[in-house]
Amino acid sequence: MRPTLILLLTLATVAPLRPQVAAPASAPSDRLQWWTEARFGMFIHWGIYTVPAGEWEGREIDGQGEWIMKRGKIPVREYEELAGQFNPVKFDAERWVSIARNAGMKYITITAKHHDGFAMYGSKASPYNIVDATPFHRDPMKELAAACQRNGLKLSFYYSQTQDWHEPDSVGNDWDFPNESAKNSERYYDQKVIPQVRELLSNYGPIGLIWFDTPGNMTVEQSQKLADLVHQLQPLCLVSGRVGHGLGDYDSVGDNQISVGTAKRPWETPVTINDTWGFKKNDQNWKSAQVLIRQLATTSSRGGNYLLNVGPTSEGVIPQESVDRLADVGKWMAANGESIYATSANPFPYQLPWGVITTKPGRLYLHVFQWPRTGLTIYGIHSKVLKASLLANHAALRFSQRESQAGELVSLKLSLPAQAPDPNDSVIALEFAGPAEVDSSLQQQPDGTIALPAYLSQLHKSPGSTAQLDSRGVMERWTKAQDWMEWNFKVNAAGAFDVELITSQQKYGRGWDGGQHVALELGSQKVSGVVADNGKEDNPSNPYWPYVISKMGRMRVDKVGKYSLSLKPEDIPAGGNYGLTLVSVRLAPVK
Ligand code: JFZ
Repeated sequence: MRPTLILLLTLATVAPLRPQVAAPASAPSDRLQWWTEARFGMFIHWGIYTVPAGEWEGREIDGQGEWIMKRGKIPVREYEELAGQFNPVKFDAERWVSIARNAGMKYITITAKHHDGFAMYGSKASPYNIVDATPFHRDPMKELAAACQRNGLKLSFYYSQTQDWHEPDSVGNDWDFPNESAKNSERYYDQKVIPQVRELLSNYGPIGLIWFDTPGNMTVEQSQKLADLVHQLQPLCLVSGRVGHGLGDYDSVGDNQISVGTAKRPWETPVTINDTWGFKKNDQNWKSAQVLIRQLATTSSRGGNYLLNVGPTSEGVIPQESVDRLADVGKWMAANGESIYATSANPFPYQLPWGVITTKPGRLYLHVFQWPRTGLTIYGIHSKVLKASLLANHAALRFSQRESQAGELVSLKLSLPAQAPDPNDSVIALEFAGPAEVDSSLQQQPDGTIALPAYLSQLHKSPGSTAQLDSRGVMERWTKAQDWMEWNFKVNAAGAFDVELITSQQKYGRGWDGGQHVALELGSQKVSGVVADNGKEDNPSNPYWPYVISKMGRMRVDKVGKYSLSLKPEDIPAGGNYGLTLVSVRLAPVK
């Protein structure tokens, strides 16, 4: 038996015996341990909005399924009637939990109450709940809590604390309750939010986390009170970043985004398999299992958690398209889970051209998305490799390491089979005697490309600058021509390079500003040009944000060594909506 397997079995037998100590104070690191080791969870959006499933009065309503009440401005009295039609007789908690477990997921976060205000559990604090207001009369959260216990998964609750379109004192419903000045948010918090959060943390056993959302206009005091309440009732329960005012235990990045660069805090990205969270019968835009597997690996390689959503129907069935994809992810996880669970981020500050890296003490896991036909060379690993193998079948791989003139290991070459063993993500495990030491400076890659990402630049901001990195690592709101960027990097092979600027469109390609004049300088060489659409490129791990390539000209580097390159706008036209949305500068070797 492999040592990791023995360790897992030991943990599995020991964990339930450990008493649940209700120590009054618990450090955030105690709460975070299971969660950062888990890396992969299931999000479930389920509510009475699955009855209309995206259509109201014969019309398709734009946007996400769970937003139909707001998008359709459906009056509370009409929307309430959906409860009487909600009867998910096919709901089977054990089946849902086994779908998650077989996918390799370690926790489930389910909507206990979404923005529509309907409680999906038996609530004494409001009769507007699944037990009292639907013909179903069962409490699915009780059944899920039991099934999670049986299967060793943590149960967590999503709770919409700010928006509640059912309540006159909450925010968001401006069609039934347009009089903002008549709203008393404290009354809503005291009469609904606090009692319901109390119920969720008192009646369902140990809860992994509460996923608060869209903090909106909450005051610091309101956010603090909620976070404190959770920790007081269950000291080991995490509070999501969307409780507001930075008071959560971790950060949730924007939906369907995958952070890059160094995250300051543990983080999670919520992701949809199609385009909606709550079930919509006409949404058939399913991501492939390959995209999901690569997103999971990429999120892990950046030290984050991947929370993948399913939207069960009003009958209580997880769509077959989701089940099929999760089964494929599960097959990959069964063979490669060691490279995901309890791993840490890529030790290199940049992503490699062929894929991503995760790590554990004494191990590097190379997730190869683009399988090279002639072996794989990696620069910058300074530690001696003891063994290299394919993680899925333990087949050993031949390798050699090259030293610099100064006697430092600088390059690793792996011999690989001609065919990718796994078309989605073939994982190569490298073993070391201790932590793997790597060169953290930017350098030209073995394929000759020099990639200079925005998140590794020094940004020189001018007074009043609004430029900042978003959670994808893209520079956004760069609207001042006085801001400029600079990179230091190492060139390993001299030659001529095509200089390209990679900028990002907004989600689904909606919105992008070109027309900026920019200059790039490298020593005495300068190229300049206009940001224009010379072609698109897909980011395979983030298919919603297409990249736009601008060709800027050519540069030569005659000697290997250290260089610095600057990017200075000469003009950014006024009136743009997005500014210069820089992803990276790429120097591509001229063939
Ligand atoms: C919120 C909800 O409104 C939505 O219905 C769903 O539950 C989702 C998981 O969370 O939507 C958001 C919240 C935050 C961002 C985007 C969508 N964000 O920060 O980019």
